[in-house]
Amino acid sequence: MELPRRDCGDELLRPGELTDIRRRLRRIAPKHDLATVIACAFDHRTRMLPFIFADTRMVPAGVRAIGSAMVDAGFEKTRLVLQQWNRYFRPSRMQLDGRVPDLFMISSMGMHLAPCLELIRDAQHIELRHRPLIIAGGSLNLYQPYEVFRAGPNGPCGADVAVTGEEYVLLNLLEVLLSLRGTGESMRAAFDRARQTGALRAVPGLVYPEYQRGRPTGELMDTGMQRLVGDLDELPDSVLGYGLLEAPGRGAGLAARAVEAQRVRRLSPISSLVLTFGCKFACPYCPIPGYNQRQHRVKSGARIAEEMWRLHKTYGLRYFFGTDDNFFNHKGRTLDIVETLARAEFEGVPLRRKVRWYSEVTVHDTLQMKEHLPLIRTAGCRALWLGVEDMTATLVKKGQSVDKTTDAFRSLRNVGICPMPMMMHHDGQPLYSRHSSYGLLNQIKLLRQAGAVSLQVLMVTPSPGTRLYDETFTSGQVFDNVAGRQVQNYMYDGNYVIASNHQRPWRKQLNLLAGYLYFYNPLWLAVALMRSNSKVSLKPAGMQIVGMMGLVQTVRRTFGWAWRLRWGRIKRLACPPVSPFPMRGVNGEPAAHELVRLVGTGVTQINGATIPES
Ligand code: B12
Ligand code: SF4
Repeated sequence: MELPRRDCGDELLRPGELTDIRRRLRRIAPKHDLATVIACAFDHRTRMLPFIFADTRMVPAGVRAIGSAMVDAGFEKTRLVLQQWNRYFRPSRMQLDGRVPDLFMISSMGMHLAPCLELIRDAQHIELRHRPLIIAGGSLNLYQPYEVFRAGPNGPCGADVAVTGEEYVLLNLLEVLLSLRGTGESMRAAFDRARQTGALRAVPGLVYPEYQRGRPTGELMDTGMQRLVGDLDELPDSVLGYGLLEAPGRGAGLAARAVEAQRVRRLSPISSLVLTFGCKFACPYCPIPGYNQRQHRVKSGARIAEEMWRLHKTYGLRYFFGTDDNFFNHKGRTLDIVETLARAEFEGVPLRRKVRWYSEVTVHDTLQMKEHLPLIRTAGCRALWLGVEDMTATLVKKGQSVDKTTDAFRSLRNVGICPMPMMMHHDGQPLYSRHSSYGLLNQIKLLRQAGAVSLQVLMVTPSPGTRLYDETFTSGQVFDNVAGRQVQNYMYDGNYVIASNHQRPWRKQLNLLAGYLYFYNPLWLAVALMRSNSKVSLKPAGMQIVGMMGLVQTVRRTFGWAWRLRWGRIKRLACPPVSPFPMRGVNGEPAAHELVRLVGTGVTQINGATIPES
């Protein structure tokens, strides 16, 4: 099931609303002197192709955005800790400004659930009178906020509150809490009072354990879908977030100071940057259009140019990855941005000489933009990731075909933009097919001939918040355990075959490896080196080296799983994971984030636990 949409016309914040709350908080911030630590959860078992290096060498935009929002709102005592760099960090040992912070926040993706829960558990060891308010956020919580709560003696415990939205929701929550907070009172005490008085119910985008007359009801309260910021120029300045990073280290606590500006570029040479949000397509396996409530949100070209320039000036950053869902989604808006970037000049220096940027697009929209590709390159674009999925459009149709994909790839390559295909392997696709383009290797060959520089092949995997999610489970495709090994969250990354009706799922696992090996190997490295005088110069050769190194890691991590699939017994799930606690919305409405409801399915057992049919 997709996330529900707010009423038509009520999806977005009023223009200026985010700017206003930032201003209001800045006024009251000095009175409160909050210290905040924001940790980014990261499961190191997810380190393999196709994301190896990008996962640790690009500080995630989410945690930076929240850090920037805190500093912008006047809470300068804020530190960002990445488990990517500080895997031994323990919240129970953290001190900032000589004290236990008032707020401990965690940003997590779904597959990093295990370390996220571990961080929460550890934070709960802090002595009660000093314990910070624990706030969970990030894409895990956008879709499955109930995951950060676990059963305790008095009902749900774990995080104090999950934020199911973006910066505005957090600032809105803080404003409510600070308006109730007494002098010297802890943020947890203010939170408890806000919960008791019902003040939190007026903040859309929260999930928290509900209390009545001071006692837990055992339920989770869901205050509904957030309102989204429509004009991304209202977002706080992304330059602020980089100034808050904890330097990499092996310690459990925090350093006295954040990392120096001149080290940022070496630690995180690629900078992810929000340019746009949303996509007009509606692929049934993708949660993005639902999350964005079918809205397309953009930053202006002028703001993007200025941010890139200042990130370059302040930290020496040169390479930017747009966190777009589909950068070419709207031709007019895209052209506005690239025309501005192509023209932008700062201190007499054209921006395009200083920065390079990359993004994600679709084949269909690339062809619509064909005549503008030279301009897009002039604006600084050097690589685009394209969701090709299956070139024959058998798995999903979004305007692609063998000819169109080839055309799009050649057009990009001709102007000097590296086309980077993202493919999806599925049960119906053989490794190789005779006299057709259906096989995985056949398609990889076509893509390489058309100019592909890197490769991403993932197995179709259920993703929460999508239309296909429930059905993939209820049709018995999803594995619970294989040869006794439990499928865990970190394996929901598309690199493990964990959902399949194929008679020999181990073959699917080996197909993924074969696909990578066919693309990344010494032979193609030699060819890439020989052809390195083309417009995209040494990039294909560089990608071959990165790909081969990543492949070693992928084989090491997934070969054992293929072995289990070959010889072990596969136990399947009957239905998707659900909230372990009843959830309810404000004013008796259904909870917006209880995406899976078992009403009428006749299913009463999940993973061995009895689920009441309500
Ligand atoms: C860039 C990106 C990547 C990069 C990440 C690099 C990096 N280190 O940053 C790369 C290419 C490596 C990557 C890899 C993967 N990704 Co990815 N990726 C994205 C993408 C396109 C943008 C992420 C981003 O920076 N967004 C911009 C920031 C500002 O948004 P945000 O992170 O959501 O943060 C906001 C809110 O969530 C919230 N928030 C965040 N943290 C916190 C914390 C607190 C306390 C609070 C209050 C709020 C809060 O506020 C933020 C500001 O608005 C998103 C899709 C999207 N449009 O978001 C997918 C996405 C995050 N990826 C996803 C997935 C599944 C993956 C992969 C597993 C591959 C795959 N199968 O698709 C791998 C995992 C790799 C790994 N080891 O972690 C999913 C996650 C789904 C989920 N339930 O968690 C997403 C959402 C795409 C999707 N399918 O829907 N990815
Ligand atoms: S084109 Fe990409 S972003 Fe858009 S709905 Fe499909 S998978 Fe999601």
